[in-house]
Amino acid sequence: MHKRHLIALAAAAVTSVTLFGNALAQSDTVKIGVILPMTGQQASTGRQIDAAIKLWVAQNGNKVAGKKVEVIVKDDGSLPDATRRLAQELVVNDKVVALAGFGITPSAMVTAPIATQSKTPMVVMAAATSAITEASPYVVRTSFTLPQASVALAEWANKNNVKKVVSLVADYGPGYDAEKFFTDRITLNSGQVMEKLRTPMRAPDFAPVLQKVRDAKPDALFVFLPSGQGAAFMKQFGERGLDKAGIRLIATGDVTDDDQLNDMGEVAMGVVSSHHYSAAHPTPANKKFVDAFVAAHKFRPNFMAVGGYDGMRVIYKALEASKGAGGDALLAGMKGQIFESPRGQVLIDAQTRDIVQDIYIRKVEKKDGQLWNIEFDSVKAVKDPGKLK
Ligand code: VNL
Repeated sequence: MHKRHLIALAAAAVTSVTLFGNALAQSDTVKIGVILPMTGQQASTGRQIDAAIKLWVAQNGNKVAGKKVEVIVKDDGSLPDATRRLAQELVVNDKVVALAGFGITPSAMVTAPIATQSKTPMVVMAAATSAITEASPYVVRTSFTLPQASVALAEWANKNNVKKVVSLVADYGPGYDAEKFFTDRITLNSGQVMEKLRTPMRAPDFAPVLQKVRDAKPDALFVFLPSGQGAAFMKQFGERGLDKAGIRLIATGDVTDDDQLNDMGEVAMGVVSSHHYSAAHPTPANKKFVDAFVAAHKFRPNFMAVGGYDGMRVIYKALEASKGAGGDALLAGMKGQIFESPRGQVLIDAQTRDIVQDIYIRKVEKKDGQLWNIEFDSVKAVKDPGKLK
């Protein structure tokens, strides 16, 4: 054979190998598009979930169903317009099989129509307004709902002689859910909500509302504020002497947030809260999770981190079931998953696509020089009461 001919043949072989290789690489990668607030007011939520996703991948590898998993994290600064643009780009340009993250309710709500149109499963790891799962049949939630936490706390208040309450919530979706479901339940059982106060979601000033609480002299103040605001609120509650005035503070666990709890000081001691996750949850599975998380990231995981970690679990297992396919096959693999989360046993309800989980009643206590939410009671397998309207 001529030498020139041989070279041409070899070149053709290289080209076809390269083309074949590229095609393989394409179909052998599945992308997950994660949108989180990595900057701005909700940055702690982004930091927690991002850290949890990294831990999941470090522990479980980046291969599922024979395909390479690529996680793309985008920062929306918790601005819904940015969330919408990023979700569109991830679906159209990156061709992600799943969208995930969503630090706040408005970010989840603007993405829901994109999930529906593109048939892309959308895993809500943080946002907690009940109605989010009804905004698209492609939404699956691994966080919690405010009605889950608020009803359980109202029942605890009823049983513990807390009669007159003032409620204070952030002035948007999850706050309205907390206010409504807490109020409805406590009044059903002869409690009374004297006043319903709201603070802006962004840059709230707690001074005027705390003055109103002081004047109303309730047995207790019920509070929901989004993750990240708890420490500032707690400080002002103490500075204005509400604890000394005998007004008991009860809250959803978003306020006694593990992300900030250790810096809250004496004023947080004894505060009773209700939530689906405490870093102090006493099971081997949780201890393993917390130890690995702290070793990798040098801070304590909070409920947002668990929503992110479990969200990755739901996506990985669904990818195994769909053999790496997206769309309806992937969604089907998410529905009905039952597993042991660091928070306890959970179920992704196949009908509602929302999470069913235990809600714990906890009290802030000091252990080994650190503050923790210590669980002392629980309500088992709570379905979102918001769906039972
Ligand atoms: C939401 C709910 C956000 C609970 C939170 O923290 C939270 C939400 C950022 O649905 O917007 O703790």
